[in-house]
Amino acid sequence: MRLAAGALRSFRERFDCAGRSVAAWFPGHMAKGLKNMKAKLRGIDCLVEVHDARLPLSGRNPHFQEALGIRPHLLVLNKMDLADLTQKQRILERLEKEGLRRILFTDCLRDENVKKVIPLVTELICTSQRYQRTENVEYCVMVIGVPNMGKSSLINSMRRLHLRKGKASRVGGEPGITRAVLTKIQVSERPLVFLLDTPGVLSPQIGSVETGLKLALCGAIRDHLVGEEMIADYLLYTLNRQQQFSYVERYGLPEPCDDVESVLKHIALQLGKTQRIKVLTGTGDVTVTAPSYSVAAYEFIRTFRKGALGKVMLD
Ligand SMILES: Nc1nc2c(ncn2[C@@H]2O[C@H](COP(=O)(O)OP(=O)(O)OP(=O)(O)O)[C@@H](O)[C@H]2O)c(=O)[nH]1
Ligand SMILES: [Mg+2]
Repeated sequence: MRLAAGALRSFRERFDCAGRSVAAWFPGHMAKGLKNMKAKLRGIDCLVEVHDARLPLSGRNPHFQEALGIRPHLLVLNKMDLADLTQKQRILERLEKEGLRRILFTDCLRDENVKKVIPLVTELICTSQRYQRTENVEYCVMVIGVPNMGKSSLINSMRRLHLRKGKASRVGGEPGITRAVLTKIQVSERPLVFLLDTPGVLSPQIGSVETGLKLALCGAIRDHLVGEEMIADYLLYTLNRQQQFSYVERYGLPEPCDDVESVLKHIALQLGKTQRIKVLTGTGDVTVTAPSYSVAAYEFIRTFRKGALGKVMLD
């Protein structure tokens, strides 16, 4: 659904973060995760950092570079099936300016492009200064990234492709599925490659509240920490700015709308998610039917995460 140019003027041009601070969104235990990863670095030949392809230019943990940056590095932009990659060249140029030259877009659910990981990693290791082994024994690769980007899915996909073996690492739709730095998991026979799965690590140094909201939208931060309704509002703001109006028909709205309360009301009514609440009036209590905004917000966010609201880029 597309709108006439004039109608677009009514949408917000900036998102009001309402004085929110990101500090409370980042669990303290994540610093420990990074420390554990650093301790394992000695036996690691290469790092594969997995990030969401919808968020190619922001939200990566700056501490990875500081703590682990001494190893060769491949950036895997996963969930490419959910991203709009028409601007891929611009993205690659921007990343190259930041010094990132090894980049691969993947879809770990459909094993797309995952076959390219081992040749790239092998090349990176063999051309790195540290690599002096005359005999090629085995390669050990640590998979890092913020939560819920698909690190464990990448490992499982590689095992499927190269070893025809089942899942070795638990996967889930919520952040924080992988809890500890795991033991080495074999993903290939020739060359012999082991991957080390790690828990997602976030940092309050991600920058702005808006970056935090983008990460939340991609499922990297637990919804309740940020607030479902705020994430839903940021989603609505993003969809409108990118003229992705499939939500209008899906939820039975008369037209695109920039007011999250109205949208959530429609969603709640459509789902039949209403609650009876008592309201005090001057003449006594009355019971009214009110939409469940939080259930509606959850539904809106979940639908987006499945890719059912169109391909969106958050940058
Ligand atoms: N659409 C899509 N979903 C994916 C892809 N890769 C992973 N997922 C989904 O993303 C969610 C997170 O995947 P995980 O592999 O558990 O992510 P993780 O980075 O290991 O997460 P933590 O262990 O919590 O840090 C799961 O619901 C996966 O099914 C992909 O390429 N495309
Ligand atoms: Mg995991």
